[in-house]
Amino acid sequence: MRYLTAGESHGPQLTTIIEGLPAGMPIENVDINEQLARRQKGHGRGRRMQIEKDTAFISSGVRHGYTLGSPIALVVENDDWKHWTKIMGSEGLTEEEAEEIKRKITRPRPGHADLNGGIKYGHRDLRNVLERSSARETTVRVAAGAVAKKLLSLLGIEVASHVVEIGGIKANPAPYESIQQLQEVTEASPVRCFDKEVEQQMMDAIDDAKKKGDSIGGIVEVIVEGMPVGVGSYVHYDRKLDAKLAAAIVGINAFKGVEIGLGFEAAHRFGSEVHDEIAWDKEKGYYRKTNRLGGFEGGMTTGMPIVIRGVMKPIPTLYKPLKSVDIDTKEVFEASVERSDSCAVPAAAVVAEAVVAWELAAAIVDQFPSDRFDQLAEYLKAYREEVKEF
Ligand code: EPS
Repeated sequence: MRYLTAGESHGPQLTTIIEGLPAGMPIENVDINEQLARRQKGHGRGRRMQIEKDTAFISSGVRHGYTLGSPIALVVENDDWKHWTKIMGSEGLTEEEAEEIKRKITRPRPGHADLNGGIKYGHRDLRNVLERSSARETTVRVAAGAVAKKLLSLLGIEVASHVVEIGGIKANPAPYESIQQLQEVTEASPVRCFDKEVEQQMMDAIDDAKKKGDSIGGIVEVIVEGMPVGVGSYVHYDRKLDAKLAAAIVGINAFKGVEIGLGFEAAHRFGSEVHDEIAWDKEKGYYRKTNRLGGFEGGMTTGMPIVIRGVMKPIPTLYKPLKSVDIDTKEVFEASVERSDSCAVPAAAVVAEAVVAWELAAAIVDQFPSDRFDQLAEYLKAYREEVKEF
């Protein structure tokens, strides 16, 4: 399975094309729109989210509520486009028109793709870079992820996320009773945090950063329950599923690091305090007594919950701009101010769920190949029974 996305932040629309999903899988607009709405929420989001009401139009690959096996194309229109038709239009401009628009950006924002992208592609108007590098693109990654989440959920695999840190305010370990409870509590939280005690402190930290014209980052954790054992492979570096998940997380805009299970904490412990003892019973089959390795051994799933965290740096678009250099005059300037979020960590948790779901769904479709969803479900059921008795 693979997908591509297209679209600029202030262009007419964002598009994704998904290839390789089996035929006969139930999917409807609501499955996608629910996820898009989740991405738009969160304390600290900026004004753009009040302009947009992201909904997906399924323009191909689904008929009467079921996938056809053909490419699925999803389109999300940018409501803001109507204010940008001249600035972002695809038609050529006369010199006077270009002058009139006056939205050329020559002052790269530190921490953003602006300068490197401008140099690489030869764009002297840095808007040509920032329009595509904007996190607006994560809208359609969430749309593709929603399709993947649906596939997983139909196979008994649930994906959830929560925010574990914002601007140095850490949540206490989440003692959730079930993944459903984690989903319910975090859904009702303005910062997607399970820990009610620190929720307000996180919101205060965001408000404080906003007042100062600054931004703050944080850490999100994705949890997946119900993955079968042995998905991924140890035989080659590029078939290790944990490596694919790590790449997917760091591929989210502004993400700088990733941890699986204990993650960096493993460096401080003895081996006996890191590895998980193996047990077996008739009901569950093989399981681990603990889950310190976060659901992976040897690049493959263990069947225990997948626990993966990603760290998001503060968004580099600042109302209190840092110093930069104008690429036309080479003078020192304060970087351009673009509209921004003071904190997008709660929204990024939804994006992290989406990209994790995509990698897992792709790995399952790869390992249990079938053009038909009912056959895929049968294969997986038989495999799950088989591995219990292995
Ligand atoms: C975003 C849309 C963007 C930004 C933000 C996230 O819209 P606009 O640029 O029109 O405000 O709000 O992206 C960034 C700040 C960034 O640096 O990428 C979205 O849809 O999530």
